[in-house]
Amino acid sequence: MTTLAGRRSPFAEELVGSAANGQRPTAYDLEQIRRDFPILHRTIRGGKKLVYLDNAATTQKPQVVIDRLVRFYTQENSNVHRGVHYLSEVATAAYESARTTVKRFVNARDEKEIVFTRGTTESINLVTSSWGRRNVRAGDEVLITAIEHHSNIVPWQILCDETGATLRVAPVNDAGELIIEEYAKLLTPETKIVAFGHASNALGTINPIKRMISMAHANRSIVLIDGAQGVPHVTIDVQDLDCDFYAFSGHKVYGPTGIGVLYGKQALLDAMPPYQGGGDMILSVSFEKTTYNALPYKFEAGTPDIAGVIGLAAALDYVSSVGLTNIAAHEQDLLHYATSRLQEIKGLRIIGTAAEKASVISFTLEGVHPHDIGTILDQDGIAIRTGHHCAQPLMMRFNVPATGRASFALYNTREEADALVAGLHKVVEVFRG
Ligand code: 7TS
Repeated sequence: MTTLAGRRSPFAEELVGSAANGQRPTAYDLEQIRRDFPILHRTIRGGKKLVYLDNAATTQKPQVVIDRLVRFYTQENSNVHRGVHYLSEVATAAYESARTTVKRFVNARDEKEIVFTRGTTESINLVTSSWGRRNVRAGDEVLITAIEHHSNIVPWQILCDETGATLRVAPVNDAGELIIEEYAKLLTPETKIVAFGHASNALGTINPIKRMISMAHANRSIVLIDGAQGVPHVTIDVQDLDCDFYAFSGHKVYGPTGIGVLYGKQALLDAMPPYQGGGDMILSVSFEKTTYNALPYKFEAGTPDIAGVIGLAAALDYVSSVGLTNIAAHEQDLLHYATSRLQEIKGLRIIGTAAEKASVISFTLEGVHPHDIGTILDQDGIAIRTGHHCAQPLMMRFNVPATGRASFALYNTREEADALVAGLHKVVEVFRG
């Protein structure tokens, strides 16, 4: 496989060649992919080329997703599941067909297992509110890990506060990898549910989730995966993983903001009380008694983000057309290339050096506050994120107040990694003279 500027990546070759998930090996046409994303061609800050390396926060959208949203609003806009009129039927068909696309993308058994939410955050809150309140009691334990995003910490804290359960945290080593022996020890008869990220947004660590799931199941614990940083980079097969819940956001996988997914095993979702009450989630309502709709509608109260759902399906189709195996190979090439080039910079420390990483590089620069790094890079059109990345406990674990974070997506190039390195050399000059 050829990556940027005709360089051949042996690592990429290996991954693409193996076609591990059955995807057809294809050439990775980076130039064409970049043409698919109109925003990548704009200039910012007085004519500077945009170098967008903040993909873990949100990804850019390909033209096919933008076009799909425009088509919906210009040709199909109507509410779903309500009318017998033409447009309502068209909108409903597109909305439900998008559910099938998501089902196939994560290899769920049935469309009933796919609930549309506002994003990972809402998906996790749905589980803590609905499954959690029904199943967690005083004395029970909820197990998470030390590198979770706040979205996979705070909802569990709220649940524990309300129920008298205890939150336990599995530690990580200095590379940012879960210490599996400690995780094993924390799985106790009290552990009702285990919730952890597929990949860390702040470090990039990819957790050994299949192993973690089977260990939790051997302990009779339910498992939720925060897949916000998994879905854009790794092929997901929820049946093979055997996770009970898998949450992700559309906007991190080239889809619109404000739309997300909760996958849940049907038996679990069936047994859960509704999350919100309102239209669409009922079969019948009287003042004496209300009966709830079947799955997945029981969890989709009110008018959903119809355009968002349809746009998400267009994004997943786009990702499938490029092939996640190919995307992963390209991103791994960028990760290794950028990691080795960043070592050139004196005083730069990479936080998060796990053997298995998504294309995320967090770093500190001796004597320079991360916000200053971000501001100076921005002057050259380079977008990275700086701060605690909504993972304050993780920052404490690594004894840093904040980091700079460059995160790469399917359209990034080695030249952009070079631009980052050149920008950081500039930062060093400004601060160290
Ligand atoms: N979990 C992880 C691992 C995340 O990275 C994020 C968002 C969320 C949950 C929440 O997703 P949301 O779509 O519901 O907001 N992470 C980031 C980030 O790293 N920078 O901005 C948002």
